[in-house]
Amino acid sequence: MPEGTGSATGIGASVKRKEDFRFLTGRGTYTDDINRPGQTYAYILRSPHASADIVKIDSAKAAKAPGVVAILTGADYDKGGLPCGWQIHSKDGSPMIEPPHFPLCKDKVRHVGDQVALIIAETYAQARDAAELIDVSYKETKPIVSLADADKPGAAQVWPEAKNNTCFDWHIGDKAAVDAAFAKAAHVTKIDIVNQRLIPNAMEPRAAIGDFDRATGEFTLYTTSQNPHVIRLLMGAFVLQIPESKLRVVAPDVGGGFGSKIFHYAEEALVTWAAGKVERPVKWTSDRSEAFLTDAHGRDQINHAELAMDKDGKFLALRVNTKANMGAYLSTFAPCVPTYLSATLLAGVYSTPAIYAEVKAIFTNTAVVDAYRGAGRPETTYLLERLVEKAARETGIDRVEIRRKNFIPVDAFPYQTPVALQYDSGDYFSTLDMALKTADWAGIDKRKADSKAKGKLRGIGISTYLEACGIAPSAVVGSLGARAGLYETGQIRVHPTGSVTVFTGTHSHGQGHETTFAQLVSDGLGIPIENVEVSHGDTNKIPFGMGTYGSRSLAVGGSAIVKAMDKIITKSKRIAAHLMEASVADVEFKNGVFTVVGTDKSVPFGTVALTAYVPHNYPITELEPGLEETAFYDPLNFTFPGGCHICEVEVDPDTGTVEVLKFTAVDDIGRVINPMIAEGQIHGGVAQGIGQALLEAAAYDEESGQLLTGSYMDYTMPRADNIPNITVGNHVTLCTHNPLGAKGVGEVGAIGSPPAVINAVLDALLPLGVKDITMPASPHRVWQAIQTAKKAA
Ligand code: MCN
Repeated sequence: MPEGTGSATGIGASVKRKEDFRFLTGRGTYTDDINRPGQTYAYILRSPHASADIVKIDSAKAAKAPGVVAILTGADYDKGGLPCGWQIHSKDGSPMIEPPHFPLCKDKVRHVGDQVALIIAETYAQARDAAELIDVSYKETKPIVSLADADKPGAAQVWPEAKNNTCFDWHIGDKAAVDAAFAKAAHVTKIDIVNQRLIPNAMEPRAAIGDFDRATGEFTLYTTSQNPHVIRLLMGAFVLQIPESKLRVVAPDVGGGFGSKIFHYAEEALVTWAAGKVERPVKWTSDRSEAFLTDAHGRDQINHAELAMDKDGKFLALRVNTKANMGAYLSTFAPCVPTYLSATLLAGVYSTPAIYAEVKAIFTNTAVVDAYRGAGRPETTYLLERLVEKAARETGIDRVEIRRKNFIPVDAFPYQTPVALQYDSGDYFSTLDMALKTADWAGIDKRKADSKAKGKLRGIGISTYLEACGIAPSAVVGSLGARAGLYETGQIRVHPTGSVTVFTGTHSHGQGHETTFAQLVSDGLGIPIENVEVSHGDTNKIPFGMGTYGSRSLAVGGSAIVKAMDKIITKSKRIAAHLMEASVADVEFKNGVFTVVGTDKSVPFGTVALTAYVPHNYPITELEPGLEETAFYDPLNFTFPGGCHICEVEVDPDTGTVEVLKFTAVDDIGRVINPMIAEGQIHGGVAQGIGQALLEAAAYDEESGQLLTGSYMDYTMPRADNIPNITVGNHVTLCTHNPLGAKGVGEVGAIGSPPAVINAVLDALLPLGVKDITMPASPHRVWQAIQTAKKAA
C-alpha cells in the first residue's frame, strides 16, 4: 500500500488541479468544439405527443429544402436496439420485460421528445428548418404518466407485453424473519415517501459526432460520455454491430455528467450510423430544451416503509415497498438503480437484523429514468433517515440516541447485512460525534430562541448515512445481473526521459483525475508531478476501461494504476540491479531512488528509465527493453463510505421560505489522496442534495404527458445564494481490500444531505404541529403545510 512520501504534491496533499488551467482559460476541448472536415449537422425531429401511433411520415418537401443531405426515419433504420446493461428477475423467477428501444421510433412514440426523424444538412439551421417541413400524421393514444396509478387496472399500457406497466416485481431479504419480528414488536413506525423525479443539468449539454473513414471502414464517435469504452462495447456489439477494431469512441473534455452521461443514448448510435450512410461526419448538439426532455432523469421512487422496534427502541426489522419509474424505455442501468443500488443499502449504518423489500419497476409515458448522482443510494438514505427520525419522535427517544443505539458496532466489521452487502470497515460513532461537535448541536436551543425573537423558526436536522460505491466486483455484479464485468485498467508508460504517461479507463468530467492520479504516480515513482500526464477518454489510446460512475475511479481505477506501478517498480529493480551489479533481492526503491541495501550504491529512477530504452550492455536475454506496464484490477468488494450530515435552517412562517444557515458534513472516505478535491466533491454533492430537498422537481402534465418543467423558468436549480458555508470533517477508517485504503467520495454529499435538510425543516416546523413534508420543501409547500397544521390545531 503506498503510504505517501509526505511530499508537497503526493498522497494527502491539496495539490491545485492541473486541468484547471485549460478549463479556466477557455482552452478545454469539448465535443461541440470538434469539427471534422466535410461535416454535416443533424437535427432530430421529436415527438410532440406522449403516446401516439405514427401513421405516416411525409418528408418529400423537406428532402428538397436547401442544404438537406438526408432524412432518415424508423423505416430506414436497419440496425439493433439500445440494450439494457442489467437483467433483473421478478420474484417468480421470470425475466424483466425488456421492450425494444430503437434509436428512431418505428411505429409508435412513447414520450414527448421521442426520436421520430433524423435530418442531416449542411448547416444546423438548414436541418432545423427542413424538420419543420416534415409532415408526421399521429394517432394520439391515452398516455399514462402517474407512477402511483400506472400499475392499477385500467391504466393505459405503455407496452402490451408489460402487463400493468410492470417491468419487474423483485424482492430481497427474508420475508418470514421480518414478519416474525414484526409480530413481536413493541412499536412499529410507518412512513410514506416520495423521492421526486430530478432532471440532471450538467453545464455542457450532450453532443455527438459520427465520423466514417471510407478508406478503412473505421467509424469514430466523439461523444459527451462518462465511459467511452462501455459505449464502444454496447454500440459495437449490440446496436450497430461494428467490430471493436473498427470503432473508436472519444470522450474529450466533458463539462459535467452527474451520472446522466453514463448511458448509451440514441443520438450516439444515430450519428455513427448516419455517418456511414452519408459517408460524411454528422454532428448533433443538444440544446437545453432537448436536454430537459431527453436526458435520462433521476430518482422517481415512491416508498412505503415500516420499522419494527423493541420497547427500548432497538430496531428489530424493516419492511419496504417501492415503486420505481423507468420511464417509457429501459435505459442502460435503470433496472439496477432501485434494486441493487437502492434496496441492498437498506441496512444503512444500522444493525437491523431482518430486512425485506419488494420493488416494482414501472413503465410510464415519460423520459427514461436512470442513475443520477448517488443513484438509488440517496433514495434509500432519505427513506431510512426520515423513518428513523419519525421513530424517534413517536417513541420519545432522543433522535441522536436512537441512531447511536442502533449503529453497527465498531468491532462488528466485516459486517454482513441481511440484504447481500458485507461492509468491510466503518466507525459511525466517531463521524457522529465529530459532526455534533462541529455543528454545535448542544447549542441549538439558544439559537432557536434567537430566531424566535426575530419571528423565525429555526431547526436542526441530522442524517447518518452509508454508501456502497467503488462499483465493481465483477463476480458480485455479474451474479446480480450485470451484463459486463466492472473491473478497471491502468497503464503506465515510462518514457526514456523519465516522464510518465498514465492511461486510465476511467473518465474525468470534473472530478480532477488528471491531478489525483498524477499524485499517486508521482508519489509511487518519486518523480515530480509535472512529469506525469494522465490520459483518458479515447478507446484508441486506452487499452480498455469501464468508465466513471458509482464513485469508482479512485478505488478501482486508482488501484489498477497502483498495480501497474508495482509492475514498473518490479521491472525497474531488475534494471537497477544490473546497473549496480547487485542481486535484485538486495535492491530497495524509495523516493525515486534505487539503492543496494547496506551500501552507498544508488541509481535514480530517471537513469533506470533511460537504460530501459537504451539497452547497450543490457541483459536482453533476461529482460525486454522498454518500461511500460498494464494492469487490470477487479476488487473483492465495494467500498463503504459513511458519515453524518447536519443541517441548520431558518423558516419564515409567513412566506414558507427556508434558508439553509449551516451545513456540516463529516465523512469517512478512507485514505484521502487530495483533501481539497475531496472537499470540493462533497460541496458539489451537498449542493445537489440541497437542490433536491428544497428546490428541484420534474413535473409532467398528468393528462397530456407534456413536461411542465422544461426550462430554467420552471425547474429550479440551486444557486450560490441557496448554498451556505459547508464545513467538512473527515474521520478515516481504511478500506480493507484495495491497495490504497481509499473509499469513494464523488456521491457522498448528494446521498447524506437531503434527509438532513428535510429533518431540519421538520424540526423547525414541529412547534406548529407540521409532521410531514414532501420534497422539494418549496416556500409554497412549507406555507401550505403550516396552514394545514394551523387549521387542524
Ligand atoms: N478522491 C480522493 N480521496 C478519496 C476518494 C476520492 O482524493 N478517498 C478523489 C479522486 O481521486 C477523484 C475524486 O476525489 O479525483 C472523486 O473520486 P471518486 O470518489 O473515485 O469518484 P469518481 O472519480 O469515480 O467520480 C464519480 C462521481 C459520480 S458517480 C458522480 S455522479 C459525480 C461525481 O463523481 N459527477 C460529477 N462528482 C462530479 N464532479 C463534477 N465536477 N462533475 C460531475 O459530473
